[in-house]
Amino acid sequence: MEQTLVLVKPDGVKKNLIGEVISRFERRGLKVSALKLVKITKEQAESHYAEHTDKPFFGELVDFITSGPVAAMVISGENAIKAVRGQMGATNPLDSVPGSIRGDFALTIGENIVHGSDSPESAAREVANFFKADELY
Ligand SMILES: Nc1nc2c(ncn2[C@@H]2O[C@H](COP(=O)(O)OP(=O)(O)O)[C@@H](O)[C@H]2O)c(=O)[nH]1
Ligand SMILES: [Mg+2]
Repeated sequence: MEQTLVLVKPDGVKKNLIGEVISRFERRGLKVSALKLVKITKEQAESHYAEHTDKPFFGELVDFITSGPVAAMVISGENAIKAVRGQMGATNPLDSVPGSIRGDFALTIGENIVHGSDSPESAAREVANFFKADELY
């Protein structure tokens, strides 16, 4: 059993894709263990994307993720981290296969609809950045 942090980013919320994204994970057999709509603070965004601090696109990344509400959720299940990453598709939507979320709904790397944790260590850190222990079911 694994838990992973998923965000439907501001572009996904604007495009009314919250339900579509959740539905894909649920149909796969994964569970929603926590869920809320939130506007991320700058501090929370910088902590969420800490591994990208030195990247040239870091400023853009933080500006974008704080530009509107995100749907934050914890998705749980067997191998949930890898399963979710597979369903998300490649980081650059132009490399994402059709049938993946990014391959079906995105065209640019900066606005690629979803975030999903990339390892158990990131998942633990990212879940704690959004949810208290008693908000998880
Ligand atoms: N503008 C811009 N954004 C990028 C670039 N690379 C990554 N990003 C964004 O930064 C997010 C985090 O990057 P990364 O962790 O490598 O990808 P992810 O784990 O697939 O989301 C991605 O989802 C993109 O939205 C880039 O070269 N330019
Ligand atoms: Mg990542």
